[in-house]
Amino acid sequence: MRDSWIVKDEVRDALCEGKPVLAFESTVLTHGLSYPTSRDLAFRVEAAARRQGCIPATIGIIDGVIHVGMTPEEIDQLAGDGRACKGSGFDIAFLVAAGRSAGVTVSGTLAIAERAGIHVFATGGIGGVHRGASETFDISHDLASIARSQVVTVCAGAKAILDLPKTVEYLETVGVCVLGYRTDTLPAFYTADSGIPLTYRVESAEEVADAFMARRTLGFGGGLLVAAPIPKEKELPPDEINQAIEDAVKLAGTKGVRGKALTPYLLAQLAEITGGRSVEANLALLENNARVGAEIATSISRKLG
Ligand code: PSU
Ligand code: MN
Repeated sequence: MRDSWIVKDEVRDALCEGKPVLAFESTVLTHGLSYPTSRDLAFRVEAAARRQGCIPATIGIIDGVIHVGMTPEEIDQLAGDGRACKGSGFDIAFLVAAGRSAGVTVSGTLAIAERAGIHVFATGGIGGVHRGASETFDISHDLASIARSQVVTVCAGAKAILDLPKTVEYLETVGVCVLGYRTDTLPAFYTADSGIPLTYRVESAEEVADAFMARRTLGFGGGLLVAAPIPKEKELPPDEINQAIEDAVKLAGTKGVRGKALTPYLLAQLAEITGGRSVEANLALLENNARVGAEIATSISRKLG
């Protein structure tokens, strides 16, 4: 069998030397945003990590090879590959064996990052419990993966395309400790405040790193999810975005879109309804999460040092 892993040199060096590394997913590139906006967003998010002294590792699968860290050319290739699959944690072995290319989801990225020895992962919005899940059973594998993983996930909450109260309940069911990053409520991606209270709030990256270290030292399980709100000045007007979400969800129902296709469909609809503004907000919150994630990774690397 051909080599199924490539760890980019600078990522391998950083991991060997105990320097901070921050993982990024790639389904947002292949299925979340359109090309070339997706590629440019990946470059800007990687740059945000570098500005904090952290090595970025965008993770994806190209022709059956798992890439931990990608060159700009590889990011361009994957983001522009209209035939790329959407690879969740449970799909990776098949995608490698079949020689396929895939953007990896939150669950896929966590599975790969953990094996590579990366401690922190930043994304935009996690998957969750879809509206109508009591009928459809559509609950993203992301939630179980976050619960199982030793990697800290940083997100801007989840989009209100999901049932957010049920998502919070389900995070508890599977075993995820959710930390509001300078917030008392779950952020809702485009908006800073969903109104859903969180149990814990932290003010600094160091508090997250302390929780990571305690879990590691004491040998406890349980996922760590950091929820950092979009910067207030970049927030979209709640009424407007919520109406757009209602319309998108209704349309998906009428068209019978389900399964792996549902999240990408809703994201595409939202981009269309809101025009360029949703993409701008997406970029702003991802850069913010990259910054927060890089600070957490830096703090963890110091404590492990
Ligand atoms: N939510 C977003 N943007 C995204 C995704 C979710 O706001 O790009 C992507 C992420 O990669 C996430 C995946 O892991 O969709 C979840 O898909 P599903 O609901 O099919 O598990
Ligand atoms: Mn699903």
